Amino acid sequence: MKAETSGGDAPVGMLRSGFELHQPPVAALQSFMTPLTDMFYVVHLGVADMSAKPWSLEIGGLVERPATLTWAALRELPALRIVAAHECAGSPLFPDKPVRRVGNVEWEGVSLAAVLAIAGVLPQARYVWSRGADSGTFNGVHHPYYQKDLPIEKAFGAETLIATRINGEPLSPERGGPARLIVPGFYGTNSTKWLTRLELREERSPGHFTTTLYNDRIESGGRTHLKPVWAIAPHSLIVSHQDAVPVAVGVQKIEGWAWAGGGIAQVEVSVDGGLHWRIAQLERRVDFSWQRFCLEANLPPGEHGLLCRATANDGAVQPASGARNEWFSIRIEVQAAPNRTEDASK
Ligand SMILES: Nc1nc2c(c(=O)[nH]1)N[C@H]1C(S)=C(S)[C@@H](COP(=O)(O)O)O[C@H]1N2
Ligand SMILES: [Mo]
Repeated sequence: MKAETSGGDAPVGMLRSGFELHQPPVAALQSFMTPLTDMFYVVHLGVADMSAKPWSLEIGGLVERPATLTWAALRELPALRIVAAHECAGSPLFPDKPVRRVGNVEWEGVSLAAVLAIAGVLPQARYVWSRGADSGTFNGVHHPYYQKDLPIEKAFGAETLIATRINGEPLSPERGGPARLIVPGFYGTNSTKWLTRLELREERSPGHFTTTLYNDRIESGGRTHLKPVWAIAPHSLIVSHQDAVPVAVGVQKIEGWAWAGGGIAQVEVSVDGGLHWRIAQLERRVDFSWQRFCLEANLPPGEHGLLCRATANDGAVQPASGARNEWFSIRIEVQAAPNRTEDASK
């Protein structure tokens, strides 16, 4: 099928080559909506230069009529806005290491299902492969393009979109502009930037980013199976207090964020290093957002180990260790009240 491999295969140039990461500290994540300056970004191969020719998107594979969507045609589709927690799964070379790379933003674009409907998806299609225009080397392997795949059910989900704006701003080159895939509820790696081609397939993509990288090894009953890094596992962070930063004695309002692909049912907080846990107040989810939790505790002067752990609506619990979403843990020093008699004598 010639139509499937034309156009999108022509390599676009790169503005910059190589891995890049911008990541503000967890302490910066104070507001429900994360401002763009505090929003992490990551690119593996470099930043694609999309300026040389007008943007277009090919849709091919198991479709009734292979199609090319122009920018003008994309803009004619109904606008979709969604607030979603956006989390990087961390380095695909060290998948167990927590990096706490997350934010909560509003994406604007058009429904992926509406775009797929233009080409008409054939019943045997089970996966949507997405291709980014970036090319280069990662993990010693040369990639002619970035490629991911999504189960067809998620691709048709009302939340999944082709985004052109973040927090009301057009997508910058680093963010994958002018248009990228956004898969709320799935790890960031699935949200292909500089989107140029969609392909409907019966099988998973054979690419390095879908077979070798971004597959968790799950051991059960003496056997190992690979689980694609798709849905976000429950995760939570404390943002009201920072590790090793002293606080004044009194009631501590311990607050933070919790999120998971299917939403959070409960967050527990420990103020004694994990010996005892109390259920925190939890705000409701907006779209696919993260959820604020809060627990008040009157802590005596001294050192205290603060931890939080989230349980997802599907029952999955944030694990203590050995995972990208392992418990978040800090130590704070509660300082005694200043001595009043001494103050008065001054
Ligand atoms: N084309 C392309 N898309 C990509 C990537 C990439 O390197 N190339 N990185 C992925 C990863 S691992 C993440 S976490 C998100 C990050 O999106 P952001 O930089 O806008 O936060 O983009 C994803 N999409
Ligand atoms: Mo990522």
